[in-house]
Amino acid sequence: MTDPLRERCAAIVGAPHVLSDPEDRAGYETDWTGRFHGVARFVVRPANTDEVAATVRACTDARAALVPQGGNTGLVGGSVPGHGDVVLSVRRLQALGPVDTVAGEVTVGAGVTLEDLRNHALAAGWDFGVDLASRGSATVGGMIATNAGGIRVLRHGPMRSQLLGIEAVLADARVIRRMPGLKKDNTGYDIPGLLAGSEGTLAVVTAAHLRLTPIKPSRVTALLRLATLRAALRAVQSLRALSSLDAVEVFFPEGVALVCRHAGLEPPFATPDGVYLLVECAGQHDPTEELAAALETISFEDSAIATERPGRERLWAYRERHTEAINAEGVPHKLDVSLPLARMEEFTARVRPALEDAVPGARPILFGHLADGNLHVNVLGAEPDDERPDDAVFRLVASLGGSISAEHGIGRAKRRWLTLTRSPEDIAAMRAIKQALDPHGILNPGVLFP
Ligand code: 2HG
Ligand code: ZN
Repeated sequence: MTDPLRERCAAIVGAPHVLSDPEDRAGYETDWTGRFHGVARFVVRPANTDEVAATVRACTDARAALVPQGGNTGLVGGSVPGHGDVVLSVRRLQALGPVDTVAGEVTVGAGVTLEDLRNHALAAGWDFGVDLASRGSATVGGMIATNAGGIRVLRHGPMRSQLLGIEAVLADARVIRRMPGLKKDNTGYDIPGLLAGSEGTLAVVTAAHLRLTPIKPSRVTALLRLATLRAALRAVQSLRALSSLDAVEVFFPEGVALVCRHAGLEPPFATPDGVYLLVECAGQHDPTEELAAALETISFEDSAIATERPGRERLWAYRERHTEAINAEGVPHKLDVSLPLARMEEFTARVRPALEDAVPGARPILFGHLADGNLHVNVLGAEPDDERPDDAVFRLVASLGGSISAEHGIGRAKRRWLTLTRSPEDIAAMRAIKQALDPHGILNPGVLFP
């Protein structure tokens, strides 16, 4: 059967870039966790901003729901279609502008992957402040839409902090271009900041003007095993004084066991007990001595230190391979939460019994970005559509003054619980913005709002 909207989109982007066959669509219809699926009406892959705008215009005219998608590495079902939504993939928006080496800035297309952005910056003597494990697939557009965080937030902030300008297509197909390339620009509402974290509900991000950071050529990585989370939190307090501190990640023995089994790695230490902290310092000059001095003030059970890349990568693997090791065991519930550091110990003590009460036999695996108060509570052993583990964890988080999403967004996964940590006034203000910018509710209608 012909679909007039599909025909119109094919006229805009060229027929080969409209995917209708189930096998061509499949990679766009399921999120990385495997927990969220949809069925797209079709997938459209525009090559430039004009084609994005014309595609958005076509969907708005047809009142067809449109789901913007980048690398589809999200973990909350925010980039998969509902039944019959059009998926607009930005992956062909691959432009890499010249690096402004004096200012440390660059403009890139929304479909550029984090890895390609970093390589582009490094080749010009600069680096990018956000880094995360899915760097090979995650795109700039998706990272902006989710305000992605990752492993260097404590030093550089999340994606929103890197944004100096944005280009985006609104629901009525008008193009916003706020690309002033100015570090100081107080002229009203901060549109790039608003679109960061808007999860594709307000506009389709097509390009961004990004702040770069100086390359830090010297790095040292330490993996510590500490007796308790309290000891780990005390360590964070001491480490924060280091000007070269770049990352402080946390994980636990059950995660290490899983990673070792899945990736065929030797355990890092003979005793698999307590809490693991992965600490990285980086700077223009070798930060090893600075880190070593700080470690003398910290009480830990075991340690391993590496300064060369292979050794550092070996230590990082215990942390970064958690996600894939967990997925290899089954479809997890991914509960990315943040807590005041003062409540972190109480949370980790209470979350396991709370989950056991909710779903007997559920297997929690915790890891995350300790200095940011951000834990990834992954739960195995519950059916994908069983919401009891999510409910138990989010209620506990809310009761401790935390947030039900630290860095992954709300997506489809967490809509139901948004009211736990955002007030009715907050949600009404967000709805008013949505209504003003997307009055027909075309853009990613299935996500964010309860
Ligand atoms: C990470 O920190 C990502 O590695 C993914 O945010 C977390 O898999 C997860 O739950
Ligand atoms: Zn994370």
